[in-house]
Amino acid sequence: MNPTRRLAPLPLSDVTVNGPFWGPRLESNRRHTLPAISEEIQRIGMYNALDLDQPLAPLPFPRGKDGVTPVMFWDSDLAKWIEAAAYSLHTHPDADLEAQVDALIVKLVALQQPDGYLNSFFIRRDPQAKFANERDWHEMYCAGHLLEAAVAYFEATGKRDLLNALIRYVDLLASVYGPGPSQRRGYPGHEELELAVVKLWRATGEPRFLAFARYLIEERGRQPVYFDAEARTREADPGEFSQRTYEYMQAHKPVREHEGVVGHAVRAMYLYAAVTDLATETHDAELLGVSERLFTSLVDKRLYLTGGLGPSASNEGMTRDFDLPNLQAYAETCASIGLVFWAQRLSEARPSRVWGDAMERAIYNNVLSGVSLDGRRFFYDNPLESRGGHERFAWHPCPCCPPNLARLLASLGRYVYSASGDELAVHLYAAGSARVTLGSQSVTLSQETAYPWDGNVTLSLGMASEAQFTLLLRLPGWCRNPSLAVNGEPQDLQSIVQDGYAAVTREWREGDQVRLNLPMPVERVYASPRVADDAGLVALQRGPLVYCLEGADNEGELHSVAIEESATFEATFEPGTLGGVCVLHGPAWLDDSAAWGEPLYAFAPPRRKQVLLRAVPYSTWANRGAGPMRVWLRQTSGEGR
Ligand code: FUB
Ligand code: ZN
Repeated sequence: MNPTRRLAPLPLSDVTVNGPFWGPRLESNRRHTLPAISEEIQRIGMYNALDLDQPLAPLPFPRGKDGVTPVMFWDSDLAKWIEAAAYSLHTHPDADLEAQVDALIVKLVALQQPDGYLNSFFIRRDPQAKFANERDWHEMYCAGHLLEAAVAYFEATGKRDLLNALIRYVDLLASVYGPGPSQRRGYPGHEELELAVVKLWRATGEPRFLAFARYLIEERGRQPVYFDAEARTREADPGEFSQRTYEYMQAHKPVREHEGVVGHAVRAMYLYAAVTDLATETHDAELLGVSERLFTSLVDKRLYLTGGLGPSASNEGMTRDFDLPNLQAYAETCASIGLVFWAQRLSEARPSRVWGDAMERAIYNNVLSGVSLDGRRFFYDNPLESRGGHERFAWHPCPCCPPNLARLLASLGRYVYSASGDELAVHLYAAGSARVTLGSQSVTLSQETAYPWDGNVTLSLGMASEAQFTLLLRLPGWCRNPSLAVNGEPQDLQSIVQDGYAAVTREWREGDQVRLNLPMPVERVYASPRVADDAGLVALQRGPLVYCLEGADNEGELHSVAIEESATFEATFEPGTLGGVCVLHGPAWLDDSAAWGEPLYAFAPPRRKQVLLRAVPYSTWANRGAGPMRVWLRQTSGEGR
């Protein structure tokens, strides 16, 4: 059967997400992260850079490898902030915030060239270099982010100025780049425009935008690779590309021939999110199969336990299967956010636990690690081990992650639910509610839960009269014994679960209740023996949360700790710790360095002493200052090893 987009997210104004876990985090995103980013982007000069009334300041970051400076993608960071603001306006109308966005839009629109071109760097700093280097200079990447912002702002406010400007810009890009005899066969070096153009197609229904998305995706990686010709046109040697391989931007082969996720991690995630969109919009089963296969191979061989990906700093991306170093893990926040985008699209095409579990893993661990609990400081890379030198920054010369986090969190409701004519899917469990039309009936679903601190979820339905529809409920893969009851009647999961989702179809009535019980004992997790960096080690997980040890809570050096194979770990909710988290406690053995004395080497192993461990959710690490941290721990069969 040809794929369609089976489910679609609900309008943000119809979803609330709150409760003890998400309430404070989403409020912090709105009240602290959004203003903090706004201050920083003004301080660094992003506003001035696009304001024709302001003199242009000298380049604050010089051009480096391949002539790139982060200033080239300032438009994208600004755009992600606008997009985050737009999502926030759906749920929390705010006249000041809206006025701030409107003022920015006036400047952006004033900057636009008569032919539709819109990029502050090339208009103001380097007009001769327009369309000269799509491989490195992020022109279409910036266009994509501006476009996502324009669609989001239009959907939030009905205001079309930015959308109209971006439509003109996309039309210009689609006239320059395309399959026609007088066109250049180019596409973005950093993917992003593809998924944005699909959003434009969905917002406008204009087939030319879908055709452009299809062109951008299908052209990528065709021989001869466009970037070679493009380099020669600017009289450069294509062989001098600093990354050396077009795997870096997934342009080594046409997308349909990709065998695994390679190269720069964020680029790959944005590409495959768009590929999934294209597959569903064009009912292309082969292309959807490519996306599913690539996702599965990523999850099976290249994904950190925390939902991070891309271990290497040198290409900000992928290396080899099972190469998952902990201390050096790059695991960029944006890459996990991109994984969430991809997983969401697959979940809409064909709900399956494979995508839903990865989405949840990424959100609750690597993504949330990217922002401090107060919403004001950020991680770019998210290692699974630190010797104490890792602290969140207030700002970064390459500030891609903070506004990416802000837009994901401001639109979290889109990832929790999605629906079609007679199906409502719950992909993530989070207190709050959703309003949706199923059949012709307006239905309210409210979720009561303390998830992820506890696995009891009560879903209550409200509607004026009876209606038949299906509730699709994801049963997380981390849960060994889920159970489900409808109005107190236990359901036989075997008969209703498909691909990890329980499908409950019935004639629903006002007041009907579904109780989902997802027991979440503390689990020990082991990595495949193929992962050299985790050999002999164990990690602790409870529900979707991966745990870590921090120096702040534990005696001795963390590499000297070994947990007992048979020990039981208790989970206790501590309202005063890290804003209120479940802390894990359990016995362990610590190599006693005091008893060892001075020698560097000896003929007997160190003595051990018993200690009590405290582990906290990985996402909350480094909120008490810099200090050592470890996710993967040694394990012992007892004092005698
Ligand atoms: O190049 C633009 C963004 O900055 C990328 O997505 C990130 O990896 C960072 O390099
Ligand atoms: Zn980033």
